[in-house]
Amino acid sequence: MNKERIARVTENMKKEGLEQIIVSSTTSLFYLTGLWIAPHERMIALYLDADGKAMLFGNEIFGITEQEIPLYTHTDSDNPVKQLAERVKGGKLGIDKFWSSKFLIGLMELRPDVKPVLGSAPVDLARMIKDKAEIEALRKSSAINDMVVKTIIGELKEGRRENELAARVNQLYLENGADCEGTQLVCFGANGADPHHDGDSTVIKAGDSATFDIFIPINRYWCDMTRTVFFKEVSAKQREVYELVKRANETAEKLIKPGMLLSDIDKIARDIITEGGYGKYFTHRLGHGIGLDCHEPPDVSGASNVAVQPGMAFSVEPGIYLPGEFGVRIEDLVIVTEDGCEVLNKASKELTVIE
Ligand SMILES: [Mn+2]
Repeated sequence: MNKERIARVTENMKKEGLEQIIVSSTTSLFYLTGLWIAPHERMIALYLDADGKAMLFGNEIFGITEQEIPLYTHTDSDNPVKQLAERVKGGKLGIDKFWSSKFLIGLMELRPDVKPVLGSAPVDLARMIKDKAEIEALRKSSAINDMVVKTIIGELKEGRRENELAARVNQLYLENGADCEGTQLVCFGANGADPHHDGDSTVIKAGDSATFDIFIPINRYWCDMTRTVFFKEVSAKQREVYELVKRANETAEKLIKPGMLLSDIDKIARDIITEGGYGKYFTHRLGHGIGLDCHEPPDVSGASNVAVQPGMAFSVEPGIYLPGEFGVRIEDLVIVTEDGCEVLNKASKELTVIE
């Protein structure tokens, strides 16, 4: 149990008008209890009330040995929500956005007096502001990412395939302490015009853009960075698009400071790309929060009317995607400080043509 974090969550519950909540996501449970449980289809639920009272409900297969929180286990032959249903209070109950509907509906059938509402905000708001240990973990994993991106760009050679380099990125991650392998986005030429193109057997050819969007958790905390380079030659249009994306990325990073809105940061980058004539080809939000999950609050989009606060960690990743031609994205992670932001990624953003 992390008492300081639980206290922040119960404070947020009061602000949100929630007397009781259920936390079920693996990462939120880990954040609050230090237990890492991947339940798959089975049930796990941490119950919290606004006074800080906690109960843990889970399948006995998880082997939970936590001593501080009252634990109620069930087996595969039991109704998994029965014990929880016997112990929650009537009225409003905040439910984690990731809790499976099969458990929620089961609970509603047993307890028609309980009114479930979306209840992720108290934990999300706490997780949004990183503490010292989290900031250090994010710095470490991004430092490894800087090294990996430099190595992989150095290995871009004649005949190389997207999926081959994606596998190599995973190998480099594992050699440097990553928790697992992941899907790495390596996109050559026109494939780069799809922001989420998943590396296939495409071979690099002269004149291609090559986008590397690489991300993995290391000691539970994610890194996530994108660099785009050009192979053998770069056209005037590619150069123009690259410099525009770079300026959008660097200007946004330079102007981030507490007190402005997250939507203002999106607008700074978007206005630069729009004024450069490519606004309709920047098809996604500027960024996303990052921490124990690769994508988590806060959202850095035009709809995010939330004030920037010290301790927030998020990506700044403008892109321009020209269907049938090429794509450019440049992404760094930043952590908001008292008067600006710390850019975690140091890998070069200078326009690079691989010979
Ligand atoms: Mn990202």
